[in-house]
Amino acid sequence: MARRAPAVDPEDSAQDAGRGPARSAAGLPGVAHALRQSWEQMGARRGVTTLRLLNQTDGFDCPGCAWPDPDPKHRHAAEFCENGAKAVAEEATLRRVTAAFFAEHSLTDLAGRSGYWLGQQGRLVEPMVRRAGSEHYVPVSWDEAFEIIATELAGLASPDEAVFYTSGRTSNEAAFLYQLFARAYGTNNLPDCSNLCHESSGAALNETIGIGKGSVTLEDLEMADLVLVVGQNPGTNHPRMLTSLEQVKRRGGSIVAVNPLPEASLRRFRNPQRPSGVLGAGTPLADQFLQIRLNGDLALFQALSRRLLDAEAAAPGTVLDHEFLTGHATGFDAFAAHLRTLDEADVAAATGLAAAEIDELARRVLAAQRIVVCWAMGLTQHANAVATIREVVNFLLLRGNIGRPGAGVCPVRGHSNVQGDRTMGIWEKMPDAFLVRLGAEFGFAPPRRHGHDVVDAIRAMRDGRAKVFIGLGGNFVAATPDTAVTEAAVGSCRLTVQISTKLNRSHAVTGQTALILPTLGRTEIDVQAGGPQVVTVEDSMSSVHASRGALPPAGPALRSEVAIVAGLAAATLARRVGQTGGPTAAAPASDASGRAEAPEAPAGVPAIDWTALAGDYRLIRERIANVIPGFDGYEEKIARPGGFLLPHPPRDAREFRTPSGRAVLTVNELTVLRVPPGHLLLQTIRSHDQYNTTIYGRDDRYRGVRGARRVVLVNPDDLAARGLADGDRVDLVGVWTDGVERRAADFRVVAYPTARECAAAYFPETNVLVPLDSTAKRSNTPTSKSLVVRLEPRD
Ligand SMILES: Nc1nc2c(c(=O)[nH]1)N[C@H]1C(S)=C(S)[C@@H](COP(=O)(O)OP(=O)(O)OC[C@H]3O[C@@H](n4cnc5c(=O)[nH]c(N)nc54)[C@H](O)[C@@H]3O)O[C@H]1N2
Ligand SMILES: Nc1nc2c(c(=O)[nH]1)N[C@H]1C(S)=C(S)[C@@H](COP(=O)(O)OP(=O)(O)OC[C@H]3O[C@@H](n4cnc5c(=O)[nH]c(N)nc54)[C@H](O)[C@@H]3O)O[C@H]1N2
Ligand code: SF4
Ligand SMILES: [Mo]
Repeated sequence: MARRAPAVDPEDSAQDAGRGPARSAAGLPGVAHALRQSWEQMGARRGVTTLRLLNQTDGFDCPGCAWPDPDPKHRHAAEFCENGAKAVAEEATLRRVTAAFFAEHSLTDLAGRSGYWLGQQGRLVEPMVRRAGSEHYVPVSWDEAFEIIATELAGLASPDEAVFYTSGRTSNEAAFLYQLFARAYGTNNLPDCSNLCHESSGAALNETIGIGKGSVTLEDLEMADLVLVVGQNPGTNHPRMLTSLEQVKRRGGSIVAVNPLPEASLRRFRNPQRPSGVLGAGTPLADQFLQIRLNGDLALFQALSRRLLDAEAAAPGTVLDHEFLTGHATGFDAFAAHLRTLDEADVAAATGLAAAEIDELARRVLAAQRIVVCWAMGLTQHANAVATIREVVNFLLLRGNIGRPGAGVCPVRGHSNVQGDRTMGIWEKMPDAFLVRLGAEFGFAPPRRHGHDVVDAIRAMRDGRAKVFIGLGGNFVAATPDTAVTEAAVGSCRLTVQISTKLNRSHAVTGQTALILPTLGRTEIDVQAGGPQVVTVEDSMSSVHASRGALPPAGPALRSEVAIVAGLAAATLARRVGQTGGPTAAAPASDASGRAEAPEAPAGVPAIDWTALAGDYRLIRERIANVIPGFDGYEEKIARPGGFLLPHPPRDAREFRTPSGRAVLTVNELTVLRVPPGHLLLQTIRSHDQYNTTIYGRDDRYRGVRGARRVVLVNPDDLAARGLADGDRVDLVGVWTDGVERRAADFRVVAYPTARECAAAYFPETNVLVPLDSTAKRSNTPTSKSLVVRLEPRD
């Protein structure tokens, strides 16, 4: 059904927008800001208790980003950052969204509210249903909710008409059960937020080094001679990474930032964990800042590698790591031949950099024995993202900068357990080896057809090929591209289900029947039949550890994600697909191992005692250890403070599990993204006061933007060329090959020192501009960092 678009937020006045980038990040203002927000939402005493346990070995894992914790011996009493505190406060808030709230607010009302307003209403505490045709959610029992879902799933013509989405906060245990459920039901339709995020990194790394994960530990990063921070804004999105970068400086290493925006955090960092950091001027971080054009990175890395080849030619045997290239790698000759044709004019056009700047960087590279390249969304969300990351790998392989201390690839992951969820099997195209082991462990034949990723899932819903959507966390309609198309696609479903902690737009834009299943968050105590439970998570550097909630649940009706998934699975799998109203499960007879089986599972459906698994998560971990390499001794290993490191063959032994058994140098075409006259490239980014679609506030402190989100940052010369000035109001109008006009209305222009022709604005407001079909080659990730737009003045 058609719904009102969220109003252009009336509170978003933009009065004070645009003071320019700050000179440093963190320090006292950061900490004070964090605590003020926590106090308001949590109450002071609760705030202290909660934050004391954040990222401690006996506490809970930060629900913010996936940055790793230091080794337990080196943890501070306050091992968190401002944005970690905000993420905790958002979850630990004392505000509640009750049945009375839904009686008062119709769906149309909710659909007209901003994401900020929805999030501010507090925690979801009761299961709710919106029945077909109704304007309101009403309370529903858990059993009835599971029955509604089971009935819809059983009524589908094929299991592939259901979509099981996951956002990256889900624990390993819940993720493992969820993918098991989807596959036991009969589909690999397991899209996740990773499809929108680091999919390009996974694709490039799997192909070139044989594993889709970063190869460095915190220690490696801190002992590097040179760290390149490319397409990443750590001061906002991975704040404690700055502590490691500061270490790099203290040990005499250097840091180079490559970014169209002069992000404050990379200039100077005031470490809030040291008195001098809180009070002083801070540590200058970046030794060199390359203000690159959007999407110029492939060209930059080719130009760098070309300089290395030239230096080697000038002084043979001194630059390249021949031993590594001949002993561990393949593809060098074709790669080198290709780079000999590199045209410096193309490099200049693509990067907007002077040759001298690249020369300077090349000198730093030649002086460095150990190099780490870190990156995030600035590399992954472009049409040629996979090729760009392959080019990063080429660059590192030339000097053997992988699989030795202080060197390697460091894709910095977003959501706190997004990497773990993949390890657990949340992927629409898990390799056959995994499916075989899963099938053997649980006695069934998992489907082999690849499932839908996020973009394909939207297409399937749009075209009537998918009819049921279940979201384990996240905010699907707001986080995904082409908002109008996606909202209509989701709206055409028979049933949408959101397993959530907080209210968001995906609860307002729903299928005919909609369910909200409220769940416990990371901060909360999780007690099941077998007693208090811990869950486990994996950080960006493949370290797995336990997380134990500390606060009483936000309400008595809440269930853990594990319990919800188990409830869903038990109700659904008791029926045969295609047989509405099939047999319901008899009460399962379980033994202590959780292996005892529900007696009458329909043919082809594995007999799994979901209730027993949900009663004691150790039983789930046992099954994980049987299926996934690296988890043997899981229970003992997570009992150790700090947890354990998963195997990573290139990191551990310079072993590359590619078809050739070697690391692969690749050949990538350089295409220069040219902007049509009068247009700009637009990137869609995060402000300092948001967590993806969760909006904490309207400030973007380090960029000097206050009280406004509908702003577009544009280089002053580009403004002048268009006869525009700081403060003008414009519509952002997207142009793409499909000829459809996509418009984000009423933005305020902020004159900002971004690279020429490269503008920036915040998502999710700008997701209306991202065409569904504009995706990265091979990873299918939306190109949300390079959209061609024009600014249309409003009167
Ligand atoms: N507080 C907070 N923390 C978060 C999140 C959050 O929303 N809030 N989100 C989490 C998630 S899921 C993720 S994935 C990460 C995201 O972490 P980031 O990737 O740091 O997030 P973005 O805001 O998308 O910033 C992209 C950065 O890349 C730069 N960039 C854009 N395009 C290009 C390019 O073509 N080349 C280069 N060299 N640079 C470019 C931008 O200017 C910007 O600095 O953060 C995680 N942590
Ligand atoms: N234009 C544009 N679009 C983007 C991006 C971009 O840079 N530009 N970035 C993309 C990226 S990198 C990502 S990762 C995606 C993020 O996409 P999602 O992961 O789908 O979105 P989030 O905003 O992180 O989801 C927030 C919601 O998750 C729920 N939640 C929070 N904690 C929990 C929990 O512990 N359990 C459960 N079950 N639910 C919980 C809450 O209800 C909250 O409202 O967005 C993508 N979209
Ligand atoms: S850096 Fe990330 S994981 Fe660490 S405290 Fe901050 S938000 Fe949490
Ligand atoms: Mo992400």
